[in-house]
Amino acid sequence: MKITVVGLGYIGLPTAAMLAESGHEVVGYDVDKRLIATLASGRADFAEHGVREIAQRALASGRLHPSPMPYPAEAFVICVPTPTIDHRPDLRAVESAFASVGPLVQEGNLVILESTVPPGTTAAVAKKTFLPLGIDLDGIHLAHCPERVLPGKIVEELLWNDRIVGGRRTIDAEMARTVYATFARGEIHVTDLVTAETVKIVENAYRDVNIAFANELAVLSEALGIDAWEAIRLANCHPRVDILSPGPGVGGHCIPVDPQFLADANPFASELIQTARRVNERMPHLVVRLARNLVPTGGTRRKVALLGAAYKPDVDDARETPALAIERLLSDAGYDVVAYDPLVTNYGGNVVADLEAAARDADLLILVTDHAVIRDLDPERVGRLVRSRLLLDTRNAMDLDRWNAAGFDVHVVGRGLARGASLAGAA
Ligand code: SAJ
Repeated sequence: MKITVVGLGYIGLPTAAMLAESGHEVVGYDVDKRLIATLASGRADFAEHGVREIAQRALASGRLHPSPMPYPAEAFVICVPTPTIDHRPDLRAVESAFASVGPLVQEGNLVILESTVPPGTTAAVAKKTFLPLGIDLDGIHLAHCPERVLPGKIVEELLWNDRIVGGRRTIDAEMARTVYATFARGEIHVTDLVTAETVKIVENAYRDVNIAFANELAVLSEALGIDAWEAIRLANCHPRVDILSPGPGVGGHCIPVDPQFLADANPFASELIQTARRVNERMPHLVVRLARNLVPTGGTRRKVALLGAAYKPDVDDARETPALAIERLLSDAGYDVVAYDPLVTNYGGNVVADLEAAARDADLLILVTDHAVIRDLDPERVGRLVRSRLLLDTRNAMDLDRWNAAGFDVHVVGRGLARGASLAGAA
């Protein structure tokens, strides 16, 4: 097939590459002209290794054509971001992606939206785009096939995850199924448009609620005097319990955003979802409270070094990262804050890739992101840089024995027992 993919980000690019590798002729269109120029030179500057490789292979094959404008095709696959502004979904990128392909769409063509959207969006935007152009929706095929891959495992999950394909009509879904069947090895489930839209945000809301539960246990650990990590590990031995892990807060461009799309449908009927959001949004405040207890400002300026700025390990993505909230809260409280993250360049806060610059003379280290390079830090080396050997680990990621052996006093968020004991100065 001739396929035009609109939006060459972390989903569009590998999807375009997979389609090209499966034998389709693919035009990849993006509004970012610099990105198109880079891709046209055969390079894909993508931090995730697998994505870079598959994209470069597809570009070299000559079947993936980066383009600064969309081209007519038999199928259009739209993969553009849907952020929120003040907790409201911002659909401008989806609308303009539809508008950009609208004039090219011919009778019998297939239009697939992959972007995560509030239920009802695919049909509404399609009507708004195509009806004024004189295109009857019955004359084309319209589908929503949400991307559901995990950053860090994109290529593997694009290949092996099950796909949900929602069609305006069954025939539309079946058409879309044939496109994905050319590369997806997981099962392809066919449903209607609104159900497919809902399934995607339900998955992320479920994860948000589950993480909030783990975070609440971490907060409760102080009052209970227990180690929440141990309690969760043991509870998860039960065959029907699977609690996620506490942490400094929930970042990324999906999980903190998507539950709002559900809550928006009826704010009065979505209390659990909204409360979970608040619990997760409060975690940076808890981290900062613990940090301030460990190192009160007391007249002199204190330096805090954050270990990691990305929203999760081993990605270069810092969107909605809790590190930024932690940095801002600490700065407002009068601390000097710098984050060490060799993967993140675009952060919005004060980040450096040089460990020495970050850790030198620090009064406190806070582990925010458990990148492999951070877990593997040598505590002896770090110990020689800092002013106080004090570490607050928000993810229970560091090897306690090694850091203790190097003279570090280590506090773990959620380990109420250990922290309570040392903070209060009494067992
Ligand atoms: N986190 C915790 N505790 C956990 C798991 C995660 O605090 O036990 C935090 C992470 O540190 C991170 C945030 O949650 O800050 C989100 O990370 P994640 O790895 O759970 O998810 P994302 O945002 O990278 O990807 C999610 C995935 N959704 C689900 O797993 C249900 C992915 O499959 C989706 O495709 C993606 O959102 C998306 O695009 O919507």
